[in-house]
Amino acid sequence: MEKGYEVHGIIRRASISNTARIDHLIEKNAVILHDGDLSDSSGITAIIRNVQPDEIYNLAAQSHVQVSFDVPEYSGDVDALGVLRILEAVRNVGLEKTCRIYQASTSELFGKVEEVPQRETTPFHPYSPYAVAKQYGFWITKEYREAYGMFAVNGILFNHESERRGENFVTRKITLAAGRIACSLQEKLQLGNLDSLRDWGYAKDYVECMWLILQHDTPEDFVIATGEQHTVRDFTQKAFAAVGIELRFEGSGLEEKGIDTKTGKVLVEVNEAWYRPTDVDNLWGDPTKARTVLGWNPQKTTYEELVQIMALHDLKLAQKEAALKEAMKGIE
Ligand code: F7E
Repeated sequence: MEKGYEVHGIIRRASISNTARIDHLIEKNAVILHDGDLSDSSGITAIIRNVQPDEIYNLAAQSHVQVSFDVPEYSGDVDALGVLRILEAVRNVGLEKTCRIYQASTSELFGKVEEVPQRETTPFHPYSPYAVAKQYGFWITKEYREAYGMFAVNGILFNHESERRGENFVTRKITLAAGRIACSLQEKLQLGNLDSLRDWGYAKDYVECMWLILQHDTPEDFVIATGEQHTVRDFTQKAFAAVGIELRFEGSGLEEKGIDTKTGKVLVEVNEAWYRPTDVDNLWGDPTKARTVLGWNPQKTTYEELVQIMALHDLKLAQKEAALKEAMKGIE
């Protein structure tokens, strides 16, 4: 929108509103929404025919890795065949020479990693139903580029976080809990694998890179990452520090605990329920190609700044919730 684009989006029907994260744009009529679903090719084709887009960013997916073990078929339908439906729709309406297509590929493709850090040439080893489906999405995008000469490209994005991140992804789960614990609205936070390593970047910076990939002279695939990795434990410690709580971790495995150094209270526990049947635990991206070819800055927002942005945002939310609770007490 900042670049002057007319932006259209596709929205799945739900019985209750699920637009909270874009309501400020809907109110300003800044985005035009169309009912549709990546499982429905006739609808996708009709939307693409009507809108006649110059660029398509396919960010739609069942994107939760753990959930994909519970809904593997649906994840495959949307995350794999959904990509094919878009590519076919673009061809069917005759836009294959003009419309550029960005496919949101993922670091989960590297999965049980075969090289550290991971770059464009690292072999894939997907390690969840989500990642296996995304592998199809990656290859079908490349295939349409090679078979039909379409400008169809993959951004292999490492984890991209922000204050709008869904609440069941680990970073947001941590920052929401840190804020609520600091405001005495919650006692504890339960997590899974604290040793898991991720290359976490700021979503806003990554969107800029997606755009650069589509403006490039030639259609090519790129890794988008910061080039730094940290554990879930480290993110937790930094997020709690940002809201004024110093944590010390003690014990190991399921017995590991995060303890408030001031009060001695246990604030973080490990729960087996958050472990995955197969977990990807060593993601670390090498953004050299995006930096040198596209001139993108992978460290525009640093890891430390990202944790601060998210933790302080969620502390404010918790403070509002606490104030409302206090005011309600007065009324009761
Ligand atoms: O997990 C560990 C968990 O769910 C990160 C998606 O956007 O990024 C995201 O996938 C790590 C994993 O993201 C909890 O086991 C520990 O090792 O935040 P996550 P993800 O699976 O990396 C990629 C790039 C995508 O493409 C995906 O669509 O954190 N972990 N304890 C936990 N994870 C969760 N969710 N909850 C926990 O309590």
